[in-house]
Amino acid sequence: MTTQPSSPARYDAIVVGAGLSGLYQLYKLRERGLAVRVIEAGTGVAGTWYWNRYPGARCDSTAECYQYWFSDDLLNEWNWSERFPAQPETERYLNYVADKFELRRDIQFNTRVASTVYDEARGLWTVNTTGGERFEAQFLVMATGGLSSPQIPKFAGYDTFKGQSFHTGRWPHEPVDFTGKRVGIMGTGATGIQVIQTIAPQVGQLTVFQRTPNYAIPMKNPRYDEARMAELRQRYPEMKELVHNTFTGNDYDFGTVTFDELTPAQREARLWEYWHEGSLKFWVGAFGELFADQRVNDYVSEFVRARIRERVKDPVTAEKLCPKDYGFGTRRVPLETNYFEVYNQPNVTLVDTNADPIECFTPTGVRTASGEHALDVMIFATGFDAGTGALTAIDIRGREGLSLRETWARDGVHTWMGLQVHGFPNLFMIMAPLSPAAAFCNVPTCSQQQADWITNCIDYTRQQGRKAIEPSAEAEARWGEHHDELANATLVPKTRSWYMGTNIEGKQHRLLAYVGGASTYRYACDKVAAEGYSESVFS
Ligand code: NA7
Repeated sequence: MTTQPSSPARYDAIVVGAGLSGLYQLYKLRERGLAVRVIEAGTGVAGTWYWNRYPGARCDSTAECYQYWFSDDLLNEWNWSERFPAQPETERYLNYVADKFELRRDIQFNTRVASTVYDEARGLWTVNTTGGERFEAQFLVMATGGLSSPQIPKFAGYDTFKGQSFHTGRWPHEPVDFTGKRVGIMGTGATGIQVIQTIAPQVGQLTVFQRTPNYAIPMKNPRYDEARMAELRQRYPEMKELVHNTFTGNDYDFGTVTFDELTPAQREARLWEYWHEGSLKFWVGAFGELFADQRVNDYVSEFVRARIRERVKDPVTAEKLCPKDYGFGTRRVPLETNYFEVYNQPNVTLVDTNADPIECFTPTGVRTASGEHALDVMIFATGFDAGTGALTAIDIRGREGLSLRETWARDGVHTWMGLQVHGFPNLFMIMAPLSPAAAFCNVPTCSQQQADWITNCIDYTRQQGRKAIEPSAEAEARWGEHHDELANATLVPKTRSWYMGTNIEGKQHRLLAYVGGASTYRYACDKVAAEGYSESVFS
């Protein structure tokens, strides 16, 4: 007797990922009457806020801008407790949304997608999981996150290390006790800074292995009481519009008075004013020119270095913590709370791995050129294979077996507006390369905008009775050229960072996020939709 493989479960759309983007995409597609299945690797919703549960994990966008706008009920019911909520609060919020809108019934947890294949004749995507399940759907939306594929650099002897080790992006659900322990941490990006400032008071000894210092700026994080929430709620209708009309998808934008129009005293005053805001507004609000004009950038960079020097007592350590070989804001600016003061503690050692390179791990710690650093715990805050990592981890095959992984490796990353790729009909992506993505956009703003666009596009395709939509090769090439032209007019490509792919060995060095601004991007997306998806080909 032969056994027939069971036929795959069939949906109108499959969404991969139940983070902030995937949950919203599910809600929107379901609202239009589609049968949707969300496939999620974790045991719960929340994506970034599910996986990144490391000590000190906190949102660097203000709570009022880091939320969904689609439901007035939700906006009225949900109270934020502080300006920059910690990870548990955002995770709770996303769970609340999942419950309130009964999203869980369409989500399959504990399931990782291994591959997806497009069958052109049937106009269907088949999605295969690592557990051997198969699903089919006309539309496939990758809501896999721009910063979700953790990278741990390879070091000789790592396997011999007898202590505990963790990557911040795969932090355990159980608490980790650092009391009295000798802890090492590699990575001083936004994540490493949050971990360091949080665990420094608990640990016995902290050794920070720093490769590149960061221009971190202070976070001002007041509690939000009822009165403050009431004030914010008054502003929600205005903010809901405003976030889509700014450069970074926040509720503020660059000033209209330029650097050159101000006297030196006025420039200084502007910087101090924005400094005291205690938010990313100092970066993406004070002087837009800092992204392209070296002179302005040098000025702001020196202002921030002066603040670091004021706070770190030992001048040698202060200099190690001052970035000098790249400009302020040309990579993600971290927010911090007492981060620089940590280096005034006697039990904290800063190892500059450029001057004192890591040679290997040993069973008892890390050996650098200058000697052994004994460790009980090692924390990797070493970031992600951003933009492309989560997508290339899945074997995605479009028309005629075209592999996304291979075409990107061979031809460089190409997408049409970060939403679709030529050769991959009905495949949509959220927060993907060549859109503003997490680098230049407050994630909820751009992910909701993209999910709205995708929903309308899918709706249109169905209403027209068409099987599939994909961007033309010419439109995709035009977007790539436009993207690169803007990128190359800025100082960003001069700086090594995940923005440029330089944190991953062998990765193409190219700015992967659209630097034209979230509002310009939204306008471009709306325009092609209004023109009947004029840059796309229907089949
Ligand atoms: P980031 O910003 O990519 O930071 C990773 C850090 O890890 C950074 O300091 C890296 O140094 C360091 N790193 C990475 N590989 C190595 C090796 N091999 N040796 C030494 N140091 C290394 O990741 P985050 O998780 O902090 O933040 C990612 C985003 O999440 C953040 O920008 C927000 O948008 C949210 P490097 O700078 O490459 O020299």
